[in-house]
Formats: sequence, structure tokens, C-alpha cells
Amino acid sequence: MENTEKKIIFSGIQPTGTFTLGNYIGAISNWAKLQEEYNCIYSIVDMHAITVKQEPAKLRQHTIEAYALIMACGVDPNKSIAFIQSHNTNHAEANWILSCSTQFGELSRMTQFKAKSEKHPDDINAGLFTYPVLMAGDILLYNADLVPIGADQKQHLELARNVAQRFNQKYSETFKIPEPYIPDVGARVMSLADPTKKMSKSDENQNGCIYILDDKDTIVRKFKKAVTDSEAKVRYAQGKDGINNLMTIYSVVTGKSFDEIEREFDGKGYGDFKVAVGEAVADHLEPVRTKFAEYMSDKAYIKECYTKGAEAARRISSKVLRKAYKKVGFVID
Ligand code: AQP
Repeated sequence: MENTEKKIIFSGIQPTGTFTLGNYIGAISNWAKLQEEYNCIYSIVDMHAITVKQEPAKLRQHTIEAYALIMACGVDPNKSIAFIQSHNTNHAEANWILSCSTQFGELSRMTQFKAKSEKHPDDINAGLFTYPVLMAGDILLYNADLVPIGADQKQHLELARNVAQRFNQKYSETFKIPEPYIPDVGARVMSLADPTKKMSKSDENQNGCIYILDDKDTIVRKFKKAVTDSEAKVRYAQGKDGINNLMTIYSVVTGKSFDEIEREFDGKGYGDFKVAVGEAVADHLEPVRTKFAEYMSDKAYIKECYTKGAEAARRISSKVLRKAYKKVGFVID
């Protein structure tokens, strides 16, 4: 990852549970492909995860599993920098510097903050509120050009851009302004149980959510129960949220266009279609499950990879943080 000609990508994922098909399609499935063309920096963002209550032992376990999972999805720690966020304290420091260039009003408008506050009314902590500032630091510390995200993170990326621009105006050019990289298809995978809601790791309804480590029977069973509509015709159209979601998922895992899918299931019922989607997803994820088990049986290797990743992440981000410290007027020598 030393080629300086290539553009820089930063992306992160929270270790808040086993990744969903939404996380996979919207974000991580692209991470491996991007490694060839870009200098990629990927992070397991455990500092973001504690904005909602986590059981410490589980968070530790999920963090290691998340690291093994991104490798199982094709992230190669020899091609990319892959690290655990809390191993690089520059993120916490950048968070403070950038907080002082972020407005209370703009944070108040973040829909994820509103949604998570409603979901956790007994713990509306300051970290949940300032989450997007920490995320801005994650990206800006590496001079990222592009940030692959699902559509749900677009508002946060916009905030990161605004904060960077404001800082640059206040103190002169310091941070690169990042662009979002959102997939054309699959940017918003919806819950199978309620296709008006996004599929989420923390969804209480297990049937609505496909986890990428679910076995084939479980995946097919969940797809069979997917909420659809009464038209019984496989076609992509307004008002058919459930079918549109299944078509999107099927299109991503098979590479078929919506027209091809409509032709393939012409005259067939939703039952056949749901089974076909379930099987295609399960087969697509099978190699990920196998690789994940392999990595998890060698924890020493995982540790070696994330230790090396953190060193590289610290090296790059320290330069940018130092520059920001200098610009705001801290005594640095
Ligand atoms: N349903 C989704 N469709 C497409 N992309 C999605 N992403 C998440 N859900 C979908 C993308 O996955 C990346 C990592 O997300 P995250 O773990 O940092 O946090 P999140 O967006 O809050 O994901 P979850 O699954 O909903 O986690 P919890 O339940 O813990 O809040 C991001 O790029 C995101 O866009």
C-alpha cells in the first residue's frame, strides 16, 4: 500500500455483531475489489460501537471476529491497511480537534442520532451525538479521496466534508475533502420482515436479517418468510418494496439485471423466487463462511495482521494530526 499515485480509500465497520447481508452488499463486498485500484485503509471501528451499550467481553470477541470476517470477504492485510480503530489513539485526538469545528445544530440534524436516541431512550450519551465527528476524523486522518458506504451513511459523509471545509477555511488548507462511493445497486438493503426499514445488525427481528455466517438452511428459511405483496408477479416497481429488495439482492449476488430476473421468473410465483434468492445468497456466502472458520482457528495470525495494520495507520495519521495541531496553534516542538 505504498503506491503514492493511487487514490486513497477509507472505510470502517462497527463490531456490533455479525455482519448482515446489508453490510456485505452495501460496503464490505466492495472492499476486496477496491484493493487493486486504490490504496485502501479499512478499520474495525470499535470506538463507534460503544456509543450504544456493549457487553465488554462480547465487544472484544466481535472485534476479532469482525477482523477475521473482513479478511474472509477478501480484504488482504498485505495489500491494504486493516486495523482496529482503538489501536490508533490519533482517532480520539482528531475527534476533539474536529469537534471544535462542528456545530451543535448540524449534529442535531443527523437522522442516525435521532433514530438511535429513540431506540435507546435511557442512554442518549454525548458519544452518540458526536459520532459523526469521530467518523469525520477517521476519514480525514488518512487524506481519503473516497469513502465506500451504504446510502445510510451519506449524511455523515456530508458532515465530514463540511467540517473539513470549515477547518480549512479557518486555519488554511489542511484536510482533503472526501467523496462518497455508494454502490449503484444494493446501497440500501432492507429488512426481510419490514422492507421499509434497513437491514441492521442490531435488529431485534432475527427473521428480517440475514447474517453472513448463517447456514444455508437458515438463509433459505428466512427468505421464504420474506414479506412481499399480493400481486404475485416478480417485477421491479413502486410500492413493491419487498420484491424490489429481493430483486436487488438477487441481482447483486448473481450479476443478473432486473430485466433478466423478470424474464427468469415470468409465470412463476413468489415461492419459487424466494427460494431461488435464498439459495443464491447462501451459495454466494459459502466461501466466506469457510474462510472465516479458517482465520478464526489461527488467532495468532489475526493478531499479527491487526498489529501491523495499526502501526501503518498510526504512521500515516500522525502526520496529518500533527499538521492539524500546528494549524490550530498547539506547541508541537
Ligand atoms: N442495510 C444496509 N444496506 C446497505 N448498506 C448498509 N450498511 C449498513 N446497513 C446497510 C453499510 O455497512 C457499513 C458499515 O456499517 P456500520 O457497522 O458502521 O454501521 P451501521 O450503518 O449502523 O450498520 P448496522 O448494521 O445498521 O449496525 P447497527 O445495527 O449496529 O447500527 C456502512 O457503510 C453502512 O452504510
